[in-house]
Amino acid sequence: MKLYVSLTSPFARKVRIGLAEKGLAQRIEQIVVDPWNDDGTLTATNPLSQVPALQLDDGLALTDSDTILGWLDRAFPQPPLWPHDPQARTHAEAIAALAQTLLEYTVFLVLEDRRPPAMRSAPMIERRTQSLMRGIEALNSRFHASTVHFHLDSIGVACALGYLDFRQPELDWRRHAPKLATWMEWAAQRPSVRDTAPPPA
Ligand SMILES: N[C@@H](CCC(=O)N[C@@H](CS)C(=O)NCC(=O)O)C(=O)O
Repeated sequence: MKLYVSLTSPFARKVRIGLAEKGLAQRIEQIVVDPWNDDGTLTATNPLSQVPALQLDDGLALTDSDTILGWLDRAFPQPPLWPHDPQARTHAEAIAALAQTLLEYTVFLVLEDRRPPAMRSAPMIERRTQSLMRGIEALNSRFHASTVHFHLDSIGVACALGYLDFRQPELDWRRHAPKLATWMEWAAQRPSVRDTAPPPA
């Protein structure tokens, strides 16, 4: 089994945190690749050239963080990545989905930044930035973090906020989300989160 990751990808980080929470970080080989400059290593598993990608021992390739995490939770059920109670699970899924879209919007802003200024779409940058800020405020009020479990809602939120710190610090999300800021101070100390933090630029 081989997991293709990049050390700066927040989507790969979700999977790396999931592995660490299950005590599997050393059991699954992690191969660091650059999806933007691949020599064919990554595309042999993920034709879409995105990380994370998981090559299973039976030859099946899994792409997309949520698909990989779903497989991981079925293959290694303990400790679970979702709450058992259906209502709590629905709530956790709602938070995880919000966090995933925040990640996608932050990546959009990062990619726009890398385009020549004349090719950037100011209206889309504005729209995504406004949505991001509303999303962060929504997480601030809707996310009721467990201090016992670190399920996929917590994993997603930690990755989304960590990626904002890493790539868009000027958005200053803490100003809009004091409750999340306090939670993130706590979450950042957790070994699975601390050990997967993006390397300094
Ligand atoms: N929906 C995917 C998104 C994966 C993704 O966008 N990964 C980025 C790294 S942050 C990537 O590999 N980008 C290269 C590309 O899109 O060509 C997931 O959740 O895993």
